[in-house]
Amino acid sequence: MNNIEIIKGDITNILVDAIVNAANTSLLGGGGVDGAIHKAAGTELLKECKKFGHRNPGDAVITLGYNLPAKYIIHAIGPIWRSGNNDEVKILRNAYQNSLNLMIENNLESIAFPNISTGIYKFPKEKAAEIAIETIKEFLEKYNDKKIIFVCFDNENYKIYLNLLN
Ligand code: AR6
Repeated sequence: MNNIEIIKGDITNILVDAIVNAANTSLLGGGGVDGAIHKAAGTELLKECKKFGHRNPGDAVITLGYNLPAKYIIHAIGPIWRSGNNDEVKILRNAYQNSLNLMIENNLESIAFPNISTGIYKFPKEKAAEIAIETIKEFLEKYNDKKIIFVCFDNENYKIYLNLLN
């Protein structure tokens, strides 16, 4: 599908309508891609995030992009991988789906996703990629004019995405 693209790199550099952040339930920043996004966007982002309060795993909220090339940031909360028996698959799917819902509600044309939950939250990478790709493909069946970019930071995820999508 030519409306799906895979890029290896840092999501804070991507020029799209919205980049997605792999956030936590506090929405107040953290390590990994969340830390990189807050650092690149600047301190105004934290001020806007504070207004949301605590959110649940699977939720997504939208803020401005501030100093980023992207206009908006969608903060999606993935699951922490424990054993796989705690609704991790469903929650990861919800994180992607709720991000896509915000894309539609805000009339956005392009969105870039990191590999949510596959870093600090330890979700198995291959399984996470399958869920992400399946959710995006279902979405594109209905919204076939939208552009989706998967931004892989680590080599392992990049190879997995290339394999699954080619
Ligand atoms: N651009 C794109 N992807 C990145 C970047 C970047 N600059 N940096 C890391 N990644 P993680 P999680 C990739 O740990 O597992 C935070 O503390 C990374 O290689 O950022 O969802 C939050 O506040 C991995 O593939 O997020 C939460 O507490 C992917 O991003 C918690 O970590 C996700 O790794 C969320 O954990």
